[in-house]
Amino acid sequence: MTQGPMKERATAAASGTAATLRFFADRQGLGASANKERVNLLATEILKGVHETIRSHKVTYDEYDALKAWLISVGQDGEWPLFLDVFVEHVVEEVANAAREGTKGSIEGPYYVPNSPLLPAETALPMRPDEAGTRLLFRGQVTNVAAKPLAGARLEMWHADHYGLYSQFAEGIPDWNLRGTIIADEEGRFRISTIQPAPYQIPTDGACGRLIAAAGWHAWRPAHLHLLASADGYSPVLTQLFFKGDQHLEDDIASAVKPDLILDPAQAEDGTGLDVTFNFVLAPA
Ligand code: MBD
Ligand code: FE
Repeated sequence: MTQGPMKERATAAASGTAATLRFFADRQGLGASANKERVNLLATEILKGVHETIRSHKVTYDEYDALKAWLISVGQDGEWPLFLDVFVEHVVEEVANAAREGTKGSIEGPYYVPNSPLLPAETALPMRPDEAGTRLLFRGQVTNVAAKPLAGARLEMWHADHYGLYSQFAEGIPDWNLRGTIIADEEGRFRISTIQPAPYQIPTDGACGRLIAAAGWHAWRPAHLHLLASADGYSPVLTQLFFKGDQHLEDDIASAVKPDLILDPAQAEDGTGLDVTFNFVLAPA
C-alpha cells in the first residue's frame, strides 16, 4: 500500500521543513506568557530525568556523543515537530483532555493546516480526478452531551492519501487535497465522500527514522482520519479515527489510538466502497 513510486516524495527533509514552517505560522508570539517558576520547575525535572538515566545506566562518552549528534540532526532534518508529536504529544493530550466529556480527543500531529476550503454538509473532500484508494463515505451528526443537534457545527478533516502522503507536506499533491472544513446542516449532520487513507509510515530517511532503526522499533501509524469538530459555545474536539482490523492499532508509533476512536465501516449499499457513521459529542466551552 504505502510502498510504491510515490514514497520518496515524503522525505524527512521536505516534510520536516514544511511542518516546522507550519508550526511557526500558526503560533505567533509563542512563549510570551512563560512563567519563570514553571519553566524552572519543568526544566529542572526534565534534566533530573536525563541525569538519573545517565547514572543508573552508566552512559558512556561514546553514547553521549551519539546522542549529541542525533539531537543536532533532528534539527538539521527539521524533524522536531515529527519527533515531539510522535513520541511526546500523546501524553500532553492525555493530560489536557483527562476531564473531557463527549468524544475522546487524540493528538494533532504535524500535518494540520488551518483555513481549509469551506464545504457544505453533503460534500466530497477535494481530491484528484484519479485519486487512488477505496471510496469512503464518512457521515454522522454533531450533538452536545445532552444529544441536542448542533446546527452549523464545523468539522475540519484532513488525512493522508492512498500512499500515506499528506498534501502540503509531500511534493506534487494539490494544496488542499483531502483537506476540508465541512459545515454541518441544521441538524448537525454531515455526509462526506473521501477515500480511505493508507497506514502511514513516518519518514525513515531522517533522524527519527535513524532512531527507530537503531532501537529496533517500527515506523508505522495505523491508517487514520484527522478531525477537529467545533461549534459556538462548545469546547472543540481534536481527534483521530482509525479502522478496525488495521495491523497497527496495538502498536501505533505515536500511541494515539483509543478504543472509542476505531471505526468499523460497512460495504456501501451502492457497491462503491465503504460507508461509516461517527457522531461527535461536544461539551460546553
Ligand atoms: C502523522 O500523520 C501523524 O498523524 C502523527 C501524529 C505523527 C506523524 C504523522
Ligand atoms: Fe496523520
